[in-house]
Amino acid sequence: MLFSSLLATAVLATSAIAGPTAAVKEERQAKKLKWFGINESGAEFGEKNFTGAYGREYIWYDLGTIDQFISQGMNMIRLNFLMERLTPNTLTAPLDKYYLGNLTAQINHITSKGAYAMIQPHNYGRFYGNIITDTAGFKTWWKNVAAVYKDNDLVVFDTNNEYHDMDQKLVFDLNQAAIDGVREAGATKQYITPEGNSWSGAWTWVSSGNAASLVNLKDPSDKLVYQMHQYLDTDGSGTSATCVSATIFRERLTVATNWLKSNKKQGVIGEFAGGNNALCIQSLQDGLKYMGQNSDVWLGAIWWAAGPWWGDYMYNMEPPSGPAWTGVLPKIKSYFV
Ligand SMILES: *[C@@H]1O[C@H](CO)[C@@H](O)[C@H](O)[C@H]1NC(C)=O
Ligand SMILES: *[C@@H]1O[C@H](CO)[C@@H](O)[C@H](O)[C@H]1NC(C)=O
Ligand SMILES: CC(=O)N[C@H]1CO[C@H](CO)[C@@H](O)[C@@H]1O
Repeated sequence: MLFSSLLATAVLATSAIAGPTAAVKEERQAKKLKWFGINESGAEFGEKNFTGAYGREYIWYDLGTIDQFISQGMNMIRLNFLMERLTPNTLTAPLDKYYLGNLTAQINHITSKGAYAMIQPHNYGRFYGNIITDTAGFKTWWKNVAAVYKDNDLVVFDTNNEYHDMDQKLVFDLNQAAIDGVREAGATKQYITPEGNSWSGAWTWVSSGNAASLVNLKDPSDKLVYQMHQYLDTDGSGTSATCVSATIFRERLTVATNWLKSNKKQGVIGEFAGGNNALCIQSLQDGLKYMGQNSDVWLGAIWWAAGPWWGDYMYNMEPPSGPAWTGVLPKIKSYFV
């Protein structure tokens, strides 16, 4: 509590004329992060019904809400959707006109405002529930999708959400196939963000074997941003509103930060969240400050989550009444762009 009010004072003082205190100087030294974002979630809902109907099993995002995030300073929207709805039945099927139409309308809206739109198949390395082993088909999937967006430099390609319980070589091969497919489609200027096994956790990035394996990914455009996820509850799963400590975010990022630095790589926290309570907010502020101090390797962080159907979900940042919109966003937005 004390720490958080001190910080708030420091941030206020920075914009007032007050002489710089040590705390203010420290704030100034920490650079702002390039990306501040939100996960838009809903188009992947109804995961047990891969067809589903728009408005019944799943929902797209409210463009007015996206504008509100952008006016709060956000510049990265991570768009959740399901591969099965974009390419029904097979990886190499033609793209579904209507699902693609909605995805593209959202991407065009976001990028027309100058923000980045991250295309994120929320598939955990699976297709119809089965681990994807057809790397050639996966490459074709990405080549077909990236071809649609190859001229939009503000699109970011996320190879897949949270691979887990998979052979590490397969996770490497799928990421490499995605990179190759995107570049072969002629999308050569955009960022690609590979994810790792073990739910792409930052805190287990090295211990899980992701680091040793994925360091060898090759991108002819040299625009890879490694994506990791980090929650602050005991088991790091993002299922509790209770955070371990005021410094747990920073602590869970340290090993990955050192790995990024020693390998001259860049990273993004593609999902993070904590409950709307004093301890979690301290931890969020402390971790974001740490990321700012290491902005040579960390490009930004993307909150989990928003979307029209989250209701009173503990991490919901949907305006006007999501608990993270009212309680957390005002206390963390100063750490970004
Ligand atoms: C799947 O969604 C479609 C479209 O809304 C619906 O007609 C069908 O009953 C759903 N199937 C199941 C098993 O829920
Ligand atoms: C979005 O999806 C709905 C339902 O399939 C469809 O009616 C609508 O035309 C789609 N919108 C666009 C822009 O393609
Ligand atoms: C951590 C978290 O909130 N995960 C959620 C991700 O989204 C899926 C549905 O898309 C939920 O089932 C998870 O609980």
